[in-house]
Amino acid sequence: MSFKIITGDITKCDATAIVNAANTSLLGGGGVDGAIHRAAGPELLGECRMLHGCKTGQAKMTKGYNLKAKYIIHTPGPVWNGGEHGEREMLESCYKNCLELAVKHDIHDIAFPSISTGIYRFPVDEAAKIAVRTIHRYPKLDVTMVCFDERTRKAYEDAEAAFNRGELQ
Ligand code: AR6
Repeated sequence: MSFKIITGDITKCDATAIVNAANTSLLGGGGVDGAIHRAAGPELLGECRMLHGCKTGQAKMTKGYNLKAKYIIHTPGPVWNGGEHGEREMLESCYKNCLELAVKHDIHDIAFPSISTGIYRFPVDEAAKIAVRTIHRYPKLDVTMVCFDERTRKAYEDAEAAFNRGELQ
């Protein structure tokens, strides 16, 4: 396994599959979702329409169209609403279901954005711990966290350091 944390734009990433922090309609939006739809091109929306949405915490896959990535795994993260509404469990479920889809389709390398920590306001330090802990349960996969800014990257690097100290199991 390799686990990398980088700063960058996930639409430029050459992993076999990239993850989209979508909404339950799967019909596009702002943030990373908007960027992925713009970069992949209009055919992506056509395929997404046929999926009839996706529940929070679940994941569905499409082709990557004009992206370098062959596949896009779409997962609607939870909206942060104070933390007492199952937000942590749903975020863990997003990472788990994306990773399971990769395994099922024999995909060995996958890149994630920081799901739910933008428009959906999930606190990034807590989200990073959940992501890192879940990703380490899939030791055969090569996983890259593509962070859009330094603050986000620091959160994931701190979570990775905590995991390596044995604090996140
Ligand atoms: N590459 C990597 N990360 C990015 C990129 C990019 N090109 N663009 C933004 N980010 P968000 P959410 C970061 O808001 O919180 C959409 O409208 C961003 O800085 O994209 O899960 C959907 O349709 C942040 O760190 O996703 C939903 O309605 C992270 O990606 C809603 O937003 C996630 O921010 C989902 O909200």
